[in-house]
Amino acid sequence: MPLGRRLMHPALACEVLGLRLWEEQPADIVAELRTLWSRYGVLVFRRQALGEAELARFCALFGPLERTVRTDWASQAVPEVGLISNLKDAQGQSIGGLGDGEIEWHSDQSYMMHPATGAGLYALELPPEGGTTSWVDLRAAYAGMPERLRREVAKRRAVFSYVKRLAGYQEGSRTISEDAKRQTPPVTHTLLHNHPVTGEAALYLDKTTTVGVAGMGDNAAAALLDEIYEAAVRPEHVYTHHWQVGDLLLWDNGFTMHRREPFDANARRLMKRTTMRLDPSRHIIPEGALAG
Ligand SMILES: O=C(O)CCC(=O)C(=O)O
Repeated sequence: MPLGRRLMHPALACEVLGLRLWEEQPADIVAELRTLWSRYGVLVFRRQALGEAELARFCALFGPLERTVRTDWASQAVPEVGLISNLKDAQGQSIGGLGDGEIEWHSDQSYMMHPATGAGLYALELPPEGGTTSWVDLRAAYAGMPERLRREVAKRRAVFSYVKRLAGYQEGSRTISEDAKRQTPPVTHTLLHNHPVTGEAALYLDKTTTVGVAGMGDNAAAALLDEIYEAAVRPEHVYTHHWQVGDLLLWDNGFTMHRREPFDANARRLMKRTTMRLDPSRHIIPEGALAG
């Protein structure tokens, strides 16, 4: 019997019903989930009760888990799981990353030469208001752009820099290790990719890391990127998730960007995060080059 599902957004987000993710999933369910995730940018699973090892085991069904450059946000028990939280430990140190502020439209790991594009976020504690997360569908964004802009995008590579991402973070999430710096020189990626399953064209963008366009002067590049972002982020291409405790969301950074609303600094928010290397036969995987 096919998996129960409910569309949360016509093309971008789909809730999968009736699964108990703490249990081992049979091969036919795993195959169906993999197929579903290659079509929807965001999969939603509600009412889950997952320990870190169970979360990691489920996410690893979609590709090897990646330990990200933010080793300072990693869980001590399962280092492939990161903590996204505004909470502090007994010494007043943040237990994870990203605090309580707004997070601008971004695609995780766009600053890497070979980005791991699968992501999972699992909600354990939530503020009474704010802290919603939104995703934009960059296939629909491309399809809706004027022809002139589509032609322009097709021949360009943008420059993505982690230094810009860090500058936008709240105090406390800005410092990275020397090792992380070495792993994140500026890179270029093509602005356009084709989905290996559906053939759809999709933009690849990240407002928090794009600093230029290869072969263009600074002013012309900034003007082009502004125009692309303005055309891409339209309400009809966006799904906003109002979190409930026990929600696990998976998303594909190959053709989406996401952003977060801020929330009250005195409220508690605790999320657990995974990163996966998705299968290139089912997902867009951007191939980078060192920025010259
Ligand atoms: O906290 C959130 O809702 C989103 C966090 C985020 O942007 C990320 O983990 O990449």
